[in-house]
Amino acid sequence: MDRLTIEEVRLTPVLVADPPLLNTQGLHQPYTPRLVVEVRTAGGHSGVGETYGDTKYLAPARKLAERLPGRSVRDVNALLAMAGELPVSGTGLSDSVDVGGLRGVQTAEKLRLSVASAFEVACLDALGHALGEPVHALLGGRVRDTVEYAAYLFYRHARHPDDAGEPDDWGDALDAPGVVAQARLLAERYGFRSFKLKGGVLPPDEEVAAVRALAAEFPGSPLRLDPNGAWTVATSLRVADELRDVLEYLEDPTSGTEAMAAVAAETRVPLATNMCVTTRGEIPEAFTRGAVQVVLSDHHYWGGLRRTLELAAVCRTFGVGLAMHSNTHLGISLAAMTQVASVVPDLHHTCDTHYPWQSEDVLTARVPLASGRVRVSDAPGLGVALDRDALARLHRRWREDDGTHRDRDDAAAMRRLVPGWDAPAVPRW
Ligand code: GKR
Ligand code: MG
Repeated sequence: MDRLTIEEVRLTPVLVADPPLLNTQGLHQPYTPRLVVEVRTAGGHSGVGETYGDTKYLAPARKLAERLPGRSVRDVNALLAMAGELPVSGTGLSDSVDVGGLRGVQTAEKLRLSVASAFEVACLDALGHALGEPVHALLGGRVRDTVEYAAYLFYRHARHPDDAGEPDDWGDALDAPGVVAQARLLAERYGFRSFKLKGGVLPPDEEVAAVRALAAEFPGSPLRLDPNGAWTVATSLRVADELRDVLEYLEDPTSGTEAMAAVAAETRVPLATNMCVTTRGEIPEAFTRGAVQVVLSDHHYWGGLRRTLELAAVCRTFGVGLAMHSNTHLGISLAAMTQVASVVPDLHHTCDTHYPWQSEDVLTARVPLASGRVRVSDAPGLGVALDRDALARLHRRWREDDGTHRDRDDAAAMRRLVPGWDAPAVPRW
């Protein structure tokens, strides 16, 4: 048996502490699900990957895990082909398109790709360990030695309702001064130099005031506002006009390619998206109509690191910019994001990351973020090591959970604050 042959695949669903961050749908729950994937080869080389951990990802992940032993970690093309056949019955998804959420369409294909991405990253990590090469070398070699990230600002409460979850020391941020204080703290602790505010929470004028306050506090810093599609075309245009001198881009101001195209036609502020272009099928219409100027890629739902490079090539062809979307994630994904970002020649903007909001990790050392940057590791694989005790602890939390946190549900968390809350229909304003 070849030393690169996969002998064992381990799946560990975990629940990770998450602060009470607000978005247009509601509030983050005290814990969020992630799935950690490990592969081990006959030669004793291990690799790790991470993806969404909600229930619907687990059954297809188990199926894929069953099929991998006996195959080589170098066979990532075959892995993606296998993933394409994964059954997703019981997930409520068919092969048709269902719109909604904070991350665009939910399709069976996107779910399969999100599952496959963690296995792809784990295989590349293991291959890197076997060859003594960093993942970026397997992707063609890095073109930068650090990757810059943006501070991800959220309106938030100081504590979860009923003091649930793990406390932190960030305090609340429920108005413009609160947002500025949070930005100062993030800049102090991590050295961020660009800022993204998660919007769609307060009426647009209040969010405009918060961005203005950020511009006054950090003159010349790149600023972004992302209401996750909560606004009408008219509101999007008004906000774009009011903030045109300070915005680097406006992210998903409105929902759907049609509405984004209508906004893009009337403003010079670039529009970015992680909602209307999240699958290949959405690219032709969005690009040819000029609906988006920046795609925020996400290696999880685009199907891994190599598929992210394919996306980068398509964006380059159409003159569309590329940066990176984030969702609550651990250090494994931050390391993977950094490796892939390091090889994209034309990465146009700083990348998003939720990492500062995660006080817990499953690594022996947190991925260092300083001067707003993560140094690209040249160590074999992703350059990270699992802390087995931490992984076991977060898995135990998942096992002992009564089901409340196994599926992310921001509206359910919000109902604890606002009885009867339902994720508002878009456009909301
Ligand atoms: O963490 O609340 C959140 C974000 O709203 C996240 O779910 C989005 O997917 O960060 C994302 C975005 O840029 O839209
Ligand atoms: Mg977004």
